[in-house]
Amino acid sequence: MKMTFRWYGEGNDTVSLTQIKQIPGVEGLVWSLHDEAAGAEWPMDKILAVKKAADEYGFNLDVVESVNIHEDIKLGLPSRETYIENYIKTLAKLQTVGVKVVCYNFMPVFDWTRTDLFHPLPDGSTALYYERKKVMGIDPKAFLEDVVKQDKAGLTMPGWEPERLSRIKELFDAYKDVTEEMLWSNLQYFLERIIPAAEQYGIKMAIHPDDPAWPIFGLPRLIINKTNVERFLKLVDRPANGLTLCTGSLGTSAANDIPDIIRTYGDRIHFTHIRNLKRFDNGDFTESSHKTSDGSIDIAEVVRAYHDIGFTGYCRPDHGRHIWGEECRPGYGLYDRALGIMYIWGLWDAYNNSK
Ligand code: DNO
Repeated sequence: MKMTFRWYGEGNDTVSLTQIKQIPGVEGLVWSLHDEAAGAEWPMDKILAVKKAADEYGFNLDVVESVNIHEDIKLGLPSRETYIENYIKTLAKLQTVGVKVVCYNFMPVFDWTRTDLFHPLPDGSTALYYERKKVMGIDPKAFLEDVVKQDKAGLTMPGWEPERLSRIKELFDAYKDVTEEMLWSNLQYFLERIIPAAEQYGIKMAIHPDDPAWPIFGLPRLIINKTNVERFLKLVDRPANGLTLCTGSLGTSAANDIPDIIRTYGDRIHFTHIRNLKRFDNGDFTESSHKTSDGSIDIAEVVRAYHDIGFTGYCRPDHGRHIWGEECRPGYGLYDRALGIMYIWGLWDAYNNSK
């Protein structure tokens, strides 16, 4: 298993490369060009600037998260052709700096959804939180504006770019008649074009599950359970069409047995996000520390499943709590993610030694 750490780029992250360098066992940065709009062809000079920064610290750039998919691709509009071509041109450039895995998602309109960015936990820290009733019967625009306001550091959150937020109403109208089956077929169209190109460039595509794992605001969601993961992998049944297995996304649903999904589709998991959360009976959940006993997901079993299958893909600790007074992007501070890495390594080494 290869350990990585998400970094938002120079001037766009409260965590520095010097700090990341001191977390044990981190080999690579999980990166993106966050100021490029979905559908744009990424400029080579910006890619090379990230490469230069990473090289100075000896980090690889093997994993990109994300190259975002333009909504017209998800909607199946004729203009998708241009955006697919741009995507392929971007993959061609990424290959030149050694990229091996591209993480992306196929969620309509928004990326991940939480209602509270700094929800207090009993230990005095704060964490991302989902309160079910706050997303029911509310206008999505008002909801999003409320959440974005909570981002005190003013750093744009991934998936919540101003460009996307300003078009919310228009986007909801566009999705009005898009059924789940239409979304599947638009995803298949995208994959049939992208996967051969990715293979040519030696890149593996790794879809991120929908977060949370159920439809919100009436929008269909696809990558939410084992049945749908199976269907997804068969759309284009080739190794380059794979998964970013995010424990915290699939784990929002108690019905998902994550270690089982890992053992079943391990060879198609190219990248994993490991984090814990605590589900409540009323449908709410809070993010928590990585430790198994702090949440509802058995992280020790998750790591054991990866260990058992001899996982050689990329891993990153996902969201952490905000602890020790750290001010940072919601979920993306230094301290708790670093603790998460040490928990994962501790489990991994223990399983190594018990062989
Ligand atoms: C949340 C992240 C997601 C992820 C995208 C991938 O913190 O895991 O925003 O990056 O869904 O496209």
